[in-house]
Amino acid sequence: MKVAIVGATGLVGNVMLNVLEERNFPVDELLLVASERSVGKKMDYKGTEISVISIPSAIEAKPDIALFSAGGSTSLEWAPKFAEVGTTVIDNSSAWRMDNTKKLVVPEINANELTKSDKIIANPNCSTIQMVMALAPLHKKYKIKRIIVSTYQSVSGTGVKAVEQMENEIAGKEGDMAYPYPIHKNAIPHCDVFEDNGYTKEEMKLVNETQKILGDRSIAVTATAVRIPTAGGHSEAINVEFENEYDVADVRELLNATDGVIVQDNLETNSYPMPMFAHGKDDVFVGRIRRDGSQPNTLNMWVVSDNLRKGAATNTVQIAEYLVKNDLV
Ligand code: A2P
Ligand code: 11C
Repeated sequence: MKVAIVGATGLVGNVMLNVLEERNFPVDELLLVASERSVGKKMDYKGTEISVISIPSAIEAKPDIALFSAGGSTSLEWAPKFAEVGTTVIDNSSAWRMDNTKKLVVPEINANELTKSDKIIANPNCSTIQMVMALAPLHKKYKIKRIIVSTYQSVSGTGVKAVEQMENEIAGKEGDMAYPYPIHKNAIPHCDVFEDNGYTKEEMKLVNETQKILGDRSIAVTATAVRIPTAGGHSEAINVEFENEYDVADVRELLNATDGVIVQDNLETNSYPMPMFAHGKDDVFVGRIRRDGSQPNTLNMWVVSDNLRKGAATNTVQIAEYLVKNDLV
């Protein structure tokens, strides 16, 4: 496969490079693509130096697959141009996710929707991916009625500038601000921009993307997304109400049997998911699984995953793996 990473110099792009290498994705030629200011910069893949090229040069090379993580406006402008030359684009931005003509895919859940004619495929938002990974097997069995989710999101979700802001604040140094307030020793209830309805875009992604991936617009979702001073790994407190009665032991079994999900839930040994354990891993960790006694058929749980891995790069590469394996590219 001729593979391009568009946004290779960014936080997610870098992880994509590592994930392709770790998973031994069948790469015959790798094109590393970024903005004009990075053209010529050298990056390493499997011990070989590769020079960063521009988007127009990458299109000329007609890659089979392009993994995009260069922001929404870059995707909107350039993904269709790659598609025109026959490239299948897997896009990690929010640009195409809610477009009715595009699939929004978490491979463990709905990769079977993909066909050869899908030339632009959307990768969901990180906080959505980890939530639906934990909820999909439960929805299948008990049917979800309503989800209340509160997120505790790491600064790496915002990008390099936010990571630097936190590092500067910890070191007591002045620097550019990615957030309107200090993040060190703080919690900011503001991820992405505010919409007219009083929710942030990040909160609405949790609503709309969840319904689309689970293929059920009747699921009610309400979200509060909060930025906290962790470096990598998003956490979520999820309260889920089912249509049907459930059994806690069965929930654990279902989650234990789900590929990509690890139950980490032993109160005697203080075992529960935390970003410091999930960081650098590809799985979604679920713990604190317990009945919500305040109303029927309702469950609480705590879900943590590395937002740059399963939340972004790993999920994107897994979509590419599915396409290759099923001869869809
Ligand atoms: P560059 O490093 O040249 O700016 P992050 O989300 O971590 O900030 O990374 C964004 C990624 O998207 C970087 O690789 C960045 O390249 C790339 N990028 C941003 N804007 C463009 C653009 N207009 N064309 C191509 N790549 C872009
Ligand atoms: C965050 N979820 O942590 C965001 C990052 O829609 O792809 C990814 C934004 C997106 O702020």
